[in-house]
Amino acid sequence: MQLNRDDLLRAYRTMRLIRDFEERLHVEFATGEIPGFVHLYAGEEASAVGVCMHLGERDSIASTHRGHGHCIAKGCDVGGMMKEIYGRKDGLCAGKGGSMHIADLSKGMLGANGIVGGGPPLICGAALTAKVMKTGGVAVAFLGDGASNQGTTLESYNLASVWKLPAVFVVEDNGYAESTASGYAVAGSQSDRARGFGMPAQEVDGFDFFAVHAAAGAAIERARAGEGPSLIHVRLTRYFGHFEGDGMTYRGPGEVDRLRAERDCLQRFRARVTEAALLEADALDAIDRSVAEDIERSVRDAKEAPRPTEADLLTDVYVAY
Ligand SMILES: Cc1ncc(C[n+]2csc(CCOP(=O)(O)OP(=O)(O)O)c2C)c(N)n1
Ligand SMILES: [Mg+2]
Repeated sequence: MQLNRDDLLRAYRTMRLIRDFEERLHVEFATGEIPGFVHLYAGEEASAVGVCMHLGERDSIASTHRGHGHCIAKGCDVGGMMKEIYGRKDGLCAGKGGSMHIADLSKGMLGANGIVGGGPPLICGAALTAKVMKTGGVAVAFLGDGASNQGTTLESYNLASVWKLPAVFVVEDNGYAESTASGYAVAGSQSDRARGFGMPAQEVDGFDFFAVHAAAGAAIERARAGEGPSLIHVRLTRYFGHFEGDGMTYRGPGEVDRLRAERDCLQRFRARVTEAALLEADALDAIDRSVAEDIERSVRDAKEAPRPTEADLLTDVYVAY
């Protein structure tokens, strides 16, 4: 897929939206007003956006506990997400899910997930539905390096391959599962694991939006053409702790600062498109300002929004089909 000017602006805006959403949550969480756990995606934006730029309404994604970026990239309403994270009644899931369980089925966003390795089986179901119903849809699971060691993930690779499903597994390898380094805990290679199940795999630099976008385009096109599943191993980093409140004592001195300064996906995107005269710095600055206003508004609205009441306790407990 060739990226035109509008696509590039959209890609930058979405990555900027995710970054500002997460940076602001980092500040707001420290005030104690946000209930529950929050895992931030800042640093990993090029992955969610590079993949989801290829997806439309008939396509589904399954996310992780670090799910805000995937939600935004798949088109979830940012105001509704902020309210959800604040536990408010008109949040995306009526304030009952919070950060780790945001879902919007109308957008094909099957949910963030507190179960590590919970997403891959879900997308086998979504991909099987797309295949049987002949919708042309593709299902994508985002999963972490830690989740890549779960039995559910390996069973899903097998099932997707055996059933030749229109599925893509995106392993977001940020180098750590909580505080355990993937260099210590992951045997072999992510790509070889996929090949062991008869799936093609590609490793990409997750700091480079264009690299992710190209790899995801090929994998999604392959799935859409009925040629079966594949895997993308995206190497990237997270800027904040595993969860908000994590002291990150397991990371090397200056590790995050160095990555932020030298490899940041937004800075790289900006440098690439301005040097190639594809976009002007002014246009990107205007996006920065407009996103800052959107985030400001979403936080203000979330803080002012009503909380669920006692009468809401027993609604949405079961789904009626
Ligand atoms: C089945 C299951 N086991 C353990 C946990 C606890 N846990 C939450 S996040 C996490 C690490 C996940 O690491 P990774 O998949 O690399 O994702 P990342 O946090 O790096 O994005 C663990 C072990 C869980 N939530 N679910
Ligand atoms: Mg990880």
